[in-house]
Amino acid sequence: MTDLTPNPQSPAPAPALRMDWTIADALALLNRPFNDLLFEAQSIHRQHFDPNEIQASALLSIKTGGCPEDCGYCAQSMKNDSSVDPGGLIALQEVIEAATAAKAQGASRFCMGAAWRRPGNSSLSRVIEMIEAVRALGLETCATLGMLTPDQATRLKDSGLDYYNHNIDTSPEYYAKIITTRTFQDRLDTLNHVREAGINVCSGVILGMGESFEDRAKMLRVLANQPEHPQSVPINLLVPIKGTPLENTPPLDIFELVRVVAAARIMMPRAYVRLSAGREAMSDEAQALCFLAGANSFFHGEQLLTTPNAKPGRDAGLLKRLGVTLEKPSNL
Ligand code: SAM
Ligand code: DTB
Ligand code: SF4
Repeated sequence: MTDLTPNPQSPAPAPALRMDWTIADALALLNRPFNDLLFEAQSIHRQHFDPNEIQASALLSIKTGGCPEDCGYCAQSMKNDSSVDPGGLIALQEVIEAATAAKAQGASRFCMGAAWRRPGNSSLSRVIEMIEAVRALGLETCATLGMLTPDQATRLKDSGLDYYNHNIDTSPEYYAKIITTRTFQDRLDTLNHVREAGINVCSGVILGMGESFEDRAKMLRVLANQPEHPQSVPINLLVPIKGTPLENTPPLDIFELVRVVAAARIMMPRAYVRLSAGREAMSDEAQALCFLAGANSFFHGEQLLTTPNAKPGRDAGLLKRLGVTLEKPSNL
């Protein structure tokens, strides 16, 4: 357990961070009466964050499609029959242009995603040039490139990378139903290498892939019981992609997503909880409920990796109606 510094806005000292959550604890949170769950999540949120501020990250696919992994949700797997055209690693100049535009639109972090099982060392050198160029624009940097060795994590840290995204996606038990070309332990190994290299960990889940409440409790427990809580926890709602095994999965009851956001906030009080993929299919009201439940980060811009994100103007309009402002980059 780690002691928290008391927040100046709150007279009572904040409770210690817990890394000893049980499945029963997490399940009890998920099953609470909705109003009680949201009240506690919002109360905890206010001890650690400005409740009216949200962090915005922009996403760019720097290498699209042709991935050898068989993730059942993904448009970029070679094993799936989606309409994505595979491409090579894009040029540095394209990255600089996209990052410049993202900054002008208010993003504080720029996340570069590549459809790799793991990066080769020469490709990694090119990604490092991209990270350095994006940082030089005054943006925080994030990359998601697949599995890493400890040496590769150290190279990324030395380049100034702020965050590495590597999602656990689902529970250890449900994992093999979704992905067979790597194990849940492979995911945890990379997360350990990233943490040990001193890079902030961004790791989260996908909801709506047919998992049970218990699976959700298990995935939250894995995230919260790591040696340190991830600094960033993306909660993705499955974007059903034509040609993937999950294309016909029935849509999730959105209150179940809100419950997971609230439980993540309570279990990992200092993490940025990011409302990630799937926002396009959500109403403004559902998104506002997620913010009330403690989500304080989202993907900004019109495009995720291969799918659309928010229509132009929609996010700015929503934030204005809610009186929420965008956070500035913190570390530069
Ligand atoms: N190849 C790398 C990897 O898997 O770690 C990085 C890119 S991968 C596309 C990043 C994450 O995007 C996945 O782990 C998954 O959580 C999320 N994702 C991909 N396709 C998705 C979909 N259709 N719906 C929701 N989330 C998705
Ligand atoms: C994360 O958790 N979600 C983002 C980002 N990290 C890399 C990716 C979402 C991808 C959604 C489907 C697509 O656009 O292909
Ligand atoms: Fe490849 Fe990542 Fe898509 Fe899996 S999620 S198929 S590893 S790009």
